[in-house]
Amino acid sequence: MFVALTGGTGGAKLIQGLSHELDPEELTIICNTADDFVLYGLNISPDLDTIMYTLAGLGDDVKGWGIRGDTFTALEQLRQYGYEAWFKIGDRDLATHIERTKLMREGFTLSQVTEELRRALAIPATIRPMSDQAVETKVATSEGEISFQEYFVKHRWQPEVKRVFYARIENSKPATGVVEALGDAEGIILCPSNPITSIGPILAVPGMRDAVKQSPAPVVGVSPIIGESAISGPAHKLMAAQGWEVSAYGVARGYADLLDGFFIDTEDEKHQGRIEALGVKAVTTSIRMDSSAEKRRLARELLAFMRK
Ligand code: FO1
Repeated sequence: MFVALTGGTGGAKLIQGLSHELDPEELTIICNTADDFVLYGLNISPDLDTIMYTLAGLGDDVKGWGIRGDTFTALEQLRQYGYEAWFKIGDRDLATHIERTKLMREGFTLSQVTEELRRALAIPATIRPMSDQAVETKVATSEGEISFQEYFVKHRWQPEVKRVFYARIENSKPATGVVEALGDAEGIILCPSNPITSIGPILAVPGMRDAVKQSPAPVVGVSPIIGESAISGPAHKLMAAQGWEVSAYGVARGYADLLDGFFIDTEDEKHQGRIEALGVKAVTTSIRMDSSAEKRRLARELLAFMRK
């Protein structure tokens, strides 16, 4: 069994490739939930949903989130009632949030709810939230502290970031089955997701980083950075705010205690020696995943590395 740690959009591309190159029953996904938030009284888990829709074949590959072909009639109605409507919840997507919220109010854990949704969508892979306790990524900006979704979607990652932190992380623990999956894995993949706001919170759940470190499985990562910017999203801005070098090397250094191998783009060949000096094998290849063929090819290369 292979275990992938991921956020939403960037990681979902690789997850799609892996799900085609593996028997999906052999794939366990541990997903960031520190982007989760409550809107209109509904529990929203953007990264879990992106991964779920991707694996169910429902995902919108162009936007990188939501359901392909969804409509926004309910949101327009909410706008008419005077609500803010900066977070674009589609009509079909809304049903997921209603179901999740109902089950959580009945006392089910996020793991149990995710399992229910997975089953209803007939997804053969295992999807687990990083934790069943609520953790919230906060972005401290020059205008005060805001949630990650406010920073990312409402303010389109424009405010100047002073620092990022994960509220209530100390009260969280890995969700059911997560530590066991890491211990039993044949290989562990750190997807090309934002290292500060996607992979960062997963590894910061108490006990998680040690579970990855102690697993006998090879651990391989893929850079979300090419040159000095993220393939998508604000990873470069958040890395700089946290004092990380903004480069593929900077990401490798952040994970160096865990990694056996790190995949970087051929454009970043100059970092290969520096990464290898960290004790991590650096593999240069094309890491852009703009087509289904590219997602599958990168997934194949990662699997071959881990099976060596
Ligand atoms: N991302 C956006 O940039 N704009 C949106 O309006 C938006 C809506 C949205 C609705 C449901 C959902 O599951 C995700 C959504 N996302 C949206 C994506 C998401 O918030 C981010 O990509 C992740 O949180 C970053 O990993």
